[in-house]
Amino acid sequence: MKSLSTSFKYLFLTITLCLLPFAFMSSQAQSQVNHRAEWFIDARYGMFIHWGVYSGAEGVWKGEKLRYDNDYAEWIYYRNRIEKDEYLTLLDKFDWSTINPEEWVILAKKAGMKYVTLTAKHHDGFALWDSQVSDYDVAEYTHPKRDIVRELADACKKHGLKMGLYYSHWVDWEHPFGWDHLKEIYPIEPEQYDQYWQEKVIPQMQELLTNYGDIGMIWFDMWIHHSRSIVSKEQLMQLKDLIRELQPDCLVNSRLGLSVEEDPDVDFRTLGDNRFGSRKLDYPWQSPATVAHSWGYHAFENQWKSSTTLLKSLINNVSLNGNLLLNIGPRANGDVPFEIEQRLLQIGEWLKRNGDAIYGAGGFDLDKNQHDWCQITSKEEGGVCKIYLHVPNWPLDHELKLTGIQAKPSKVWLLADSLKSPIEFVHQEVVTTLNLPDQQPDPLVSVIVVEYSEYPDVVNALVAESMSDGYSLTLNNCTEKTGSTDMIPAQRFGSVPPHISVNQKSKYRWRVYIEKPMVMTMDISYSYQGESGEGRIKLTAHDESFLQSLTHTGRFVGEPNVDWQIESFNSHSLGKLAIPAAGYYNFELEIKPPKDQTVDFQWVWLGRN
Ligand code: FHN
Repeated sequence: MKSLSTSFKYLFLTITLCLLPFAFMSSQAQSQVNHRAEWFIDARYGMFIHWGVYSGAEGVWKGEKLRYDNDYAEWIYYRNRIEKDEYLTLLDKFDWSTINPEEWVILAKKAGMKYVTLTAKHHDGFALWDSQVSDYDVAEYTHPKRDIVRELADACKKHGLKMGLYYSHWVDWEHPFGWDHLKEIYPIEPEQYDQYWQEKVIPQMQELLTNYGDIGMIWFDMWIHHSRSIVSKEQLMQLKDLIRELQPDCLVNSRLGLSVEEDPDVDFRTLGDNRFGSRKLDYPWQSPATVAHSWGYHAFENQWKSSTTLLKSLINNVSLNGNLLLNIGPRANGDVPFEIEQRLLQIGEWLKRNGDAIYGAGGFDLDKNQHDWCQITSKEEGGVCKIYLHVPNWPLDHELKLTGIQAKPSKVWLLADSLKSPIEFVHQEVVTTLNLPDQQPDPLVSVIVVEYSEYPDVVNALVAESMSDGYSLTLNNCTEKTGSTDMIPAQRFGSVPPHISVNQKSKYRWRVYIEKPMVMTMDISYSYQGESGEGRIKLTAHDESFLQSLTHTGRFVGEPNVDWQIESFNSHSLGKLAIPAAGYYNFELEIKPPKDQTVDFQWVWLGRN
């Protein structure tokens, strides 16, 4: 150990969380943002960098590929049971003459990212800065000495990006009393763990927080709650208080080991690895994600996601008030793998054309799954509200229907069109029909701006028209339900679709706005294994009822020869309904299964004729 400063005096600051409404360029939905995190929700998109000693192994040790199928290459030390001294021989592979963190920052900038977060110390315990606390650092093994954190900090400052630092506080495979999972078999005492904490974690954090200028965030990585770990809440509070004392503006993520709900002073929630948002949250949150699978460089990586897939993840998160932290795993010579660089640059070009729909934007008040053809982001500027329709799949008939907004847009245009040539539209009650240009303007995702003179009221709980020319009435978009109401998620790799098991008389109700007179076909999808002719289904709409008894749907083979037999969901025609005039229509479905029998109900489909 180098000189250890043990006499830190911690000021315990009580930080009162300012639940300031984010007053400018904000989405209406995101209200619980503290003042520290304002830049963060504005930025929306950042770069994660996993780079360290493990990058020299590239997922292979002594000819053997990383053990364990989760294939996180940065875990090779632990997974392949490498000796501590031998592990550092990987540093022989590093070409220090070509390693230049500024290039990563330049890439982040070109990619349209607004912040970078580097693994200053990952689980292997090796510090990427010149640490006075431990010899287990990059300065000790480079001649002349390198300090990657300093080089990155300088580059971030030069190029105007915020710098975040990942610090593995819970797990540390280097310190004899740091946590590794082996200690579940060979336990240590809490006092020993505290020794690691006080002599490595706290002083190293103090170094990072005092020697490198402004730190945008410290990204901790305890992916379980502290109550299930050796780390005590007091230790976590000590760490957080140190951050608040030394860098009051620095953000702290929930993988500190404390949830945002438990401690609102935690600035943002971190979702699981490669987990993207599924619902809107009022406080800041972020998905950490990879371009393929591993975080550290892995020579056998083969799960590359396309640029469009990655971009859709970013859009999805922003539409739910979240951020995306997308990872690069550079090689031991500093190079960023081609597949990563190419995708990042492609998304960066898209952001040059469409960044308005991401930066400073957030979700909109319509339900996430209201439309099956787009995700929606929004922002308010100077009283004007813009909603951005992100359309990956250009409609062949060049027509889009936006459902649920009563106000008439003041203007509609393509975001990528610098001339803002107006797109024609017709607005009727709660449906705006856009007449789009023939050609899809963007090969990845095209963005249409719909502008309103003020924030428009929305009518939720209306079924919007689907891409397949009709209305899909499901448990997700019904306005009322009684009886059996629990949704059963998809099973057997989706071959059993999401449904509701109806075992009592149940009713479901939907509301649809139909724009003109027409004759609609009505179908219902269900699985029923009882006798045909028993039980009853009744769909009532516009004072007409369509009644039929249940039909046995039989079984179905998912894949041959693997005993994959499931109950079949079949579509049954319920008849045709004449819609006499434009207006709101209620559809009410009543299902009455025979005694002691179940009907698995999936959807009702209203087809436009
Ligand atoms: O174990 C780490 C892993 O190596 C990687 O750093 C990710 C990034 O989110 N975090 C942990 C697992 O969740």
